[in-house]
Amino acid sequence: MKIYGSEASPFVRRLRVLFFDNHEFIPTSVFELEDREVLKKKNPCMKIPFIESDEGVLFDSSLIWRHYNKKNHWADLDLSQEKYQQIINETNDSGVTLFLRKRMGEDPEQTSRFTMLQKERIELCLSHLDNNIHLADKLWNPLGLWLYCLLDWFDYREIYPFQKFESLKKFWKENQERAEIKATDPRANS
Ligand SMILES: N[C@@H](CCC(=O)N[C@@H](CS)C(=O)NCC(=O)O)C(=O)O
Repeated sequence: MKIYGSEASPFVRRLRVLFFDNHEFIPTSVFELEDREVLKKKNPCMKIPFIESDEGVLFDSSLIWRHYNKKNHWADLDLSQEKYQQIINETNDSGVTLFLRKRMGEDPEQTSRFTMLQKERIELCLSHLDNNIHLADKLWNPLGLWLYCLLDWFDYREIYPFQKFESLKKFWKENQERAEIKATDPRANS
């Protein structure tokens, strides 16, 4: 399996850890013109990550997880676990929106109404994730892993100070020494 994406992307990191021993990593940036041509040809959503295997191209980290979950007969998520996963995804999406706008020079002071709405969502979602940390503690794939990639990216890119949530901070610190996590740390290659 080939995984296309950047070292820094939290969504890409999910898959690089999930398929740690079982993929070829193809560095692909959404900011580089040449890479965008590859994206255009292979993934109409024009986002990273996407994977390529003998089944063709598949995109969206959670869709990819669901496909392999079914295929490999991993355990299904119950509703509270699915909700937790979705809240991680929503938080990550708002974080990416903030990051892209900042990187593209839009709303550099981060004071626009749109930015405030993203921050409001992030704060509420982080609070929910913090209050329900037992779900991520009990199930690394995909909940703990999804959460770790989110928190570590928030820290790395200084997106949002999640460290004020004690359970999230503890979870983040406790999982830093995992071999796959250390091997995919974006700070190591930046
Ligand atoms: N739902 C997607 C989100 C992927 C995503 O937002 N990736 C970002 C990079 S971290 C991206 O490609 N952004 C480019 C854009 O929004 O144009 C997933 O889970 O894979």
